[in-house]
Amino acid sequence: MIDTARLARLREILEREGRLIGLSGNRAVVFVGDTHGDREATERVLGMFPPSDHVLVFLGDYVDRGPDSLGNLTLLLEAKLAHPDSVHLLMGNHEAWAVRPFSPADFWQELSPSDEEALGNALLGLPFAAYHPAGVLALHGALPDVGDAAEIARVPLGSAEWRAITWGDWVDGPGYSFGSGVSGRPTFGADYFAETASRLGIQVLVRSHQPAVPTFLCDDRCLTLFTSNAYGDTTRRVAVLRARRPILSARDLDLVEI
Ligand SMILES: [Mn+2]
Repeated sequence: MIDTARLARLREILEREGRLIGLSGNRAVVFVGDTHGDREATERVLGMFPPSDHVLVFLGDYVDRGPDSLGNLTLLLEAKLAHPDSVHLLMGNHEAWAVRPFSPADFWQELSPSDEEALGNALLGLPFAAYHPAGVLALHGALPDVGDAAEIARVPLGSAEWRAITWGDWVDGPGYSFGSGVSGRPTFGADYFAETASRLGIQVLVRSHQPAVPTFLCDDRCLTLFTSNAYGDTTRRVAVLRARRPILSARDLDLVEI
């Protein structure tokens, strides 16, 4: 298990940086989709894009599904502790077990009660989103219905806006909101995207969470990444946003197989 001193240090760092990470426009940024217990995927990303030279934004869902959740999470937390300004670990729904449990959750359900509590509470400090001045927002699921981008920093855990961020799905087509259905995943269409992105002042959303959805949605302004072999048949990809490149569409980011 990850020791308490490391978790305490993590919480200090996360408290300082807040829920909304401001990325610099002067460095290339690498966005990484769900790794879901695929430690090898994270190793490859860190090897191909060392945090000493790159800014890395992981989009959440580090545990469950794959073969080595604890190994993957440990590797990610060590990278964060070693490079706090270059490695950003956003919250996915699988990191929010302590607020909203779900099933199946093989990693969480196998922890001892004390480990579950310590790790569950520490991960509740993870940021919700990262904003890049080229007009790119990164988060796990869907855009929250808030007044402007800065408001994301104040979204309460467990709220409807938080559920959109960590659990939200997109459909491939027009429409506004499709409710949450039996899955509990709030679902949105391209009309909601256009209106909300305009209000938040963003051109492109980079997210993960839905392994089977088309890579480009919402007039090529919504990019979905998956970076894990946990489901067996997906291509592990990251997206690179080059410094000072104008971003008009999600296709202006470079997709790289790892
Ligand atoms: Mn997810």
